[in-house]
Amino acid sequence: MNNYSNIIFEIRDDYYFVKINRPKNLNALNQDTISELKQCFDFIKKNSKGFFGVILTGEGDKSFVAGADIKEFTGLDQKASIKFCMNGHGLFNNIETMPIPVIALVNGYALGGGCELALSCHFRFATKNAQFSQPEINLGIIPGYGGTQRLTQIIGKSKALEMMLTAQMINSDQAFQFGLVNKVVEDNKNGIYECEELIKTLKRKAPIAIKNIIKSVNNFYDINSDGFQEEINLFSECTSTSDFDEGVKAFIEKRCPDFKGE
Ligand code: DAK
Repeated sequence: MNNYSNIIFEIRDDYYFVKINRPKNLNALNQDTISELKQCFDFIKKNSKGFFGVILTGEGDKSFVAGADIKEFTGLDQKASIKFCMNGHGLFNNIETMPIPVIALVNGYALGGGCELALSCHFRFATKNAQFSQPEINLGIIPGYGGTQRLTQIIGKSKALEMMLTAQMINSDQAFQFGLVNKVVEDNKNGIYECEELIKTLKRKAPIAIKNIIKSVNNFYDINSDGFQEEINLFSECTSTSDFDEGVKAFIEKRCPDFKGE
């Protein structure tokens, strides 16, 4: 499980920590890194009980992920690019549908595939020096890891088009104004602190309700799903949990609930 060469994976007390570890290449996403992230998030998905979040960040203080690894693009043809796309989409969809929240701690450049990776997470915290861009147009391509869809969902069509068509770089304050990031933090250290504070908050909530909120919100963007009907199903599923009984009981007894995720 810990046989990774491009990422660092740590199981901490009550959360998972994942760091992309290619600082010499500004943590650019090559295919090996994508495979390792896939393996790691598959493990997290299967072993989420008792864990309350995932922090995903990049090694160093210069870059979260400076995009897909451009050195792998040489000679890429149409057939191979579909395989590339599917690989990335598989990982990013898996992150988006995790049963526990994934927090991207964007500590520097989040460019192209790096911005798309952050977009697939449930929260984005950005250090003051973070920079976001979808510069694919400068390489004669379009975002290929879900960026045209997720960026539009998150910041709206107008700003998303502006970012993708101009390849402009935006800083963390602008990203916050656009609604692209949830919080701006001072630096890596403060970022980890803030992520851990968020995880502490999440730890006090009902795990099955967290999982079902993520599912239900994702349904909004799934054209094959009837989001309202699915919400009814997921709501009723929650009412059959002992956590629901505990939540109601705790309210009546004027105390904090002790959720068990059951
Ligand atoms: N790929 C590979 N290496 C990269 C890289 C990248 N994206 N970004 C940086 N590096 C490497 C540099 O080559 C350099 O390596 P050495 O020359 O030292 O060996 C090292 O990291 C340090 O970079 P710099 O020397 O350039 O550092 P600076 O501070 O001067 O500049 C920078 C930082 C981030 C402004 C600059 O490195 C830069 O512009 N990097 C490229 C940013 C970029 O355009 N990223 C790609 C975005 S497009 C697809 C799906 C998805 C995608 C594509 C296809 N398919 C399904 C087919 C996604 C595309 C993208 O992500």
